[in-house]
Amino acid sequence: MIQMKKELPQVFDSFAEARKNGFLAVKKIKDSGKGVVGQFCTYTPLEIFMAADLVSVSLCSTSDETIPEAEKDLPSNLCPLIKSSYGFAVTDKCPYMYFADLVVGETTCDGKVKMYELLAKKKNLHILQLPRNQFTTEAKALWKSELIRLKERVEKDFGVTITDDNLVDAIKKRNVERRLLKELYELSTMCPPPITGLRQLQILFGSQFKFDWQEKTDEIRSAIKNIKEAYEAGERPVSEDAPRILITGCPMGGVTEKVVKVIEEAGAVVVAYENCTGAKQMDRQCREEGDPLTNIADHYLQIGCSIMTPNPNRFELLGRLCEQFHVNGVVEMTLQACHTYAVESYTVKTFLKEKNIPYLQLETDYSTADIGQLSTRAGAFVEML
Ligand code: BJ8
Repeated sequence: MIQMKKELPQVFDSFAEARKNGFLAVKKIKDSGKGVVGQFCTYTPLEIFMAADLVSVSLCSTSDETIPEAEKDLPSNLCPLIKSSYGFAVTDKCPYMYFADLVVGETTCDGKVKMYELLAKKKNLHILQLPRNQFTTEAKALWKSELIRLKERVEKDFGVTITDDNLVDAIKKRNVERRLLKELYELSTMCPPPITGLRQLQILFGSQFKFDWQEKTDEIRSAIKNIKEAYEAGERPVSEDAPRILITGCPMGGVTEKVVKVIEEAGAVVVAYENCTGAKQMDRQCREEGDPLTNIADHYLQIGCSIMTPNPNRFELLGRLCEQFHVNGVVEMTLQACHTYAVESYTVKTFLKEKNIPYLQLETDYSTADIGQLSTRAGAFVEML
């Protein structure tokens, strides 16, 4: 069991608080007359919305609250992230979806693509045609043209003009955000890490629900400072001999924090997240010199998601993080019915076997019914490290 010697300063809110505060913040933004764009995926180029002075918010839902409602329209054996997101949209229970003037989807996995067709009947929707290859000239040209199409849609829907200067400014701001969050999670390269994996996840997830760039970056800076000061003052929330775990796979947050909890309750510590809640988003910087839309297109297309084929960038990042964070084991969390991550788990397992890094795949959904089973499997894995 990880020893929590003293509670670290609460710089970021818990999941529930983050969402509640986010709701109040979005309402305030709407009342001030500003436009809101909702999106589902790390491939969505947020710089375009930022350049138009719009607020963007992640619509990926993380609880099972609305799944029964979603299953009236969608098959039950579909990824819980898709069902939950759709359920919140049709029940009007997600304030972000409710307030979004424009919702941007993307052609990543089949389930999301077909869900968007249903969502389009209820929301003002724009779909980005994402290629499934990152390296051919044709794929790059298609993606760049899709970003131009998105920019034009935003200009039309919100009656704004997005200039190159606006885009360069947004790239610089997003780079600052990425650099700071990376600096924060890289604190866990230390042994022992200065924060638990649960705390790291809460900070990374919570940062998505801060809408004012200045406030958000100030809070991340202050979190880094507080964590460093506590560590220098001798705070050790994690014991030195806790096995160090990297989590890969589907995005996390909300109810799936159960996976982190069972790992840490078994005596290990999660030091890194190679997923869309963590390093996949923050690891690289976007080029600042040259044509901004080309830079944004190149930047996002290189994300190593399992919907890409082939997908070498995921393995480059995974291998690098395992070394950098001195990882003793990797846990992959796959959501039920997520075929791309489930199939790619074989390649992940083989890749890690060659590096002699133990690997465990945990499949789960948004219920809490499997906590006992997850706990047994995580416990057995940690014990053998
Ligand atoms: S870049 S990980 S956010 S697609 S919805 S693929 S879990 S079956 S979320 Fe994702 Fe973008 Fe990739 Fe990241 Fe599987 Fe579910 Fe599909 Fe999912």
